[in-house]
Amino acid sequence: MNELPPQSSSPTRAEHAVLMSNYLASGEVRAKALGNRGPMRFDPNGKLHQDILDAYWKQGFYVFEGVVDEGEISELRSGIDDMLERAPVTPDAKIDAKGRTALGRGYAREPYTFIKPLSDPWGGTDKLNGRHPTQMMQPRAEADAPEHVVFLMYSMCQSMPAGLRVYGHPQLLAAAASINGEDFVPYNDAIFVKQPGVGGSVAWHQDGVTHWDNPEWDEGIHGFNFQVQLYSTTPANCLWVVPGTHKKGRIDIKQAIAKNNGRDTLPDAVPLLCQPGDVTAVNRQMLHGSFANTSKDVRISLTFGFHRRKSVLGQRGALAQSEDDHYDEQRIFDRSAVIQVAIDARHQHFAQEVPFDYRPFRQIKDDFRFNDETFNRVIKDYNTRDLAI
Ligand SMILES: O=C(O)CCC(=O)C(=O)O
Repeated sequence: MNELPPQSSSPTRAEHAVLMSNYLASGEVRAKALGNRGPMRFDPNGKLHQDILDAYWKQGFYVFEGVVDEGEISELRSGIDDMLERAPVTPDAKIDAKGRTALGRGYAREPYTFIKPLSDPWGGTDKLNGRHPTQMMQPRAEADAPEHVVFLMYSMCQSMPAGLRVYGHPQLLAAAASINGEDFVPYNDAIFVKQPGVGGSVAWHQDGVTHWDNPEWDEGIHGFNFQVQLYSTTPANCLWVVPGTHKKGRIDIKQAIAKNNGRDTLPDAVPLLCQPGDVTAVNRQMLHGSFANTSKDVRISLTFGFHRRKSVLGQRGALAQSEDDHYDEQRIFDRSAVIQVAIDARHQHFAQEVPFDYRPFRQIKDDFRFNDETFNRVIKDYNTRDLAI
C-alpha cells in the first residue's frame, strides 16, 4: 500500500477511488480463497449444517447466498426508498423534502443519523463506548454533494412493513437459534446507507463492549449480526472483516493500525462480497469496518443481531442504551416479543411459508399475533428496549 498518501490526507473522491484500487482487488482475492459462503443448509433437526457452523466459528463470519428472494428484496427496497424520502430535509428539520412531516418525529428514538459526505463519524472519538479508536481516511466529496447525508436508519420493524417481515424470516431465525441457542434473544437493528460518492466510513472496531474481562468469555459471548444486502456489494462499498479475530479477545486496534504504517487498509482484511438477497452473519467480536464509499455503487445493509440469552440477562445498558437500563427478565421478554410479532406479520403476508417456531413464545403465540394492538404494545418504539452489550 505504499502508493497511498498519508492517512491524514484528504484526497478527492476520484483520487481515493483510484488509490484504493489495488488494496480492494487484493482483498477480493483473499475473500474468495476462504470458502465460507454458500446457501443456507440445515440438518434434519432444523439446525444449520455442521459444515456451515464449523466455517462460521473458524472464520467468525459466513456469507449465506440467495436467502431473501427477489420479490421480498423488491419490497425491502421500496421500504428503504420510502424511509429515505421521508427523512428530514436537514438533520434538524421537522419536514421531509416534499414538505410533509418527516418520519419519526413522534418516535421515542430518532430514526436517522446524518453525517457529512465521506466522513468517519466515530473513528478516534469516545462515542459508542470509545470502541472506534482510530480514524479512517476521509476523502473530499464533490462540490455538488449535499451538506449532510443519511448514514444510518433505525426502526425498521416499526417504519417498514417489509422490515418487520424480514425480521421474522424462518431461515434467519433458525440460523440464530443454531448459533446462540433456541432461547436466543435480539440485540438491535440498524440500516447502513452507503450512497455512491458520499457514504461515510465505519472505523475499525469490535462490536462487543461488555464481556471482554468476563472469566466465562468465549468466542460467541457477544453474539452476531446479520446483514441483509439489498444491492450487490463491492470491495469499495462493503463491510470488511479480519478473519479469525473473534477468537482473539480485545484487539489493540491502535497498534494494528500503527503496525500498518498508520493506514486503515489492514493487510489481512477481506470484503464481504454479496449479491442482492445474500445475508452475512458476522460475529460481533470480529475486527471490522468499512471505507468511505467513493465508488458509483450504493450499498444498503439491513443489519440486525442476536445474542445468547445468558450473555444479556443481568447486564446493564451499553452502546446506544443508557447505563441505567437493566436487562432483566421483563426487558428481555419485551424486546424478544418483537421476534414473535414479526413471525406472525410474515406469516400473514407469506401464508405458504412455514413460520419459525420461536421457543420462548411457543406457548403464548396467540398473544403476539400481528395486529394494531400488538403494533402499539410491542412494535411502537421497540428500539428503546434494544439489548446492546
Ligand atoms: O456495514 C458497515 O459498514 C458497518 C457495520 C458495522 O460496523 C456493524 O454492524 O457493527
